[in-house]
Amino acid sequence: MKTAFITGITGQDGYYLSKLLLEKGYIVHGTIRRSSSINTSRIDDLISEFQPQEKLILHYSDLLDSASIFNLINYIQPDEIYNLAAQSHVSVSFQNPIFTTQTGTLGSLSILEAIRRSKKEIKFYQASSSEMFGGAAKVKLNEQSILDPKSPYAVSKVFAHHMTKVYRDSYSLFSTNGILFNHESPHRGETFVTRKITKAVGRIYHGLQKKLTLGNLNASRDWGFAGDYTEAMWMMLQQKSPDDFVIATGETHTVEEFAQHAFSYVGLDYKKYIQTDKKYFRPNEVDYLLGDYEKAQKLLGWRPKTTFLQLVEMMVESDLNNAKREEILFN
Ligand code: NAP
Ligand code: F7E
Repeated sequence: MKTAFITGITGQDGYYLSKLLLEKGYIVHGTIRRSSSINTSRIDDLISEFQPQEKLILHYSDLLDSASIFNLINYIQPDEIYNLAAQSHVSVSFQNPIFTTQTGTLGSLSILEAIRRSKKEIKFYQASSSEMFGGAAKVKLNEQSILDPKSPYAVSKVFAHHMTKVYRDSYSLFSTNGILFNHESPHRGETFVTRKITKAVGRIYHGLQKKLTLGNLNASRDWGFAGDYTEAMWMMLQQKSPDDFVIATGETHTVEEFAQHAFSYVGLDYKKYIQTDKKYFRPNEVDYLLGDYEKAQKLLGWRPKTTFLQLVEMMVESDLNNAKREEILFN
């Protein structure tokens, strides 16, 4: 029976990855941050099912507390570590650059150091990001493409990405970078653009909201489904040797297209509901992202299972249900 340690288990990917590993029979340890309000809502169902069987074990920690990270790795002796924790909102990273950078850089370095000092061979997954590419040119990006980060978030991911490779090459660690393009789901944070749109569609449809205010509608993203992408994370750690992999769909769509499909799914014309405001524009925009997952397909046997339209519909359906519950509760 394998043991996995996941940082950032309360996030979107933390939910899908821990569910997958628990279903595969892993014992899963995860970090949660002490907060004045409960922050485990995404994994509450998993907690109810797997905590009593001692298959899911949660520990208070923070990536900035290197002593805690070191002690936990020493105590858990995991076979695999998935470093998903991050201040992952690009726009917020301009407002909180130091916290974002410290978490993104020192956090992964603390884990790599703990693994280097461990007597056990531990496989490491680093959550790298397509944001590292900068997205200035309309080209398909792969593992060899040049990194040109455009935000504090992206710079911190570049640091961790290189450090993961440095530890692999210097100390023969099994350390892997998954360069994941945007991936979404009904569990996506509500301030990311896809979820902001689908939540608004649900609420507008149920008469709980009149307008949706967005920023740059022309930005283009390669959007996939988080459930497909977390499976790729696991596949990377089942290989004989560590490597870096781009995970994407090979399709790109603008924010406007996403909105158009989401509204039209419930028979609404998005143009009647969307307005823009400068406050949602970024100081430095990543204009265009499109990924090439050929290497992952060839070496991992991975390919995206969920289409763009299926993703939009899955998210709208879920937010229609959420809005319906809200309507019943508050009206
Ligand atoms: P998310 O939903 O924002 O989850 C982030 C997780 O990190 C949460 O559990 C959060 O805890 C935790 N966290 C934040 N700061 C922390 C700190 N200082 N110490 C410990 N934990 C901390 O992000 P996600 O979408 O699941 O993404 C997972 C990882 O993949 C992130 O590293 C992200 O940068 C990266 N990534 C995401 C995408 C994407 O499109 N989703 C693409 C490429 C890479 P709280 O719940 O307490 O806030
Ligand atoms: O923005 C535009 C915005 O915040 C997408 C993170 O998971 O994926 C994510 O980063 C685009 C940008 O995601 C609004 O300007 C327009 O061009 O949903 P987002 P992101 O910045 O691409 C990468 C791969 C990660 O690694 C990150 O962790 O949408 N946009 N109007 C807007 N974006 C937001 N959030 N809100 C708007 O109102």
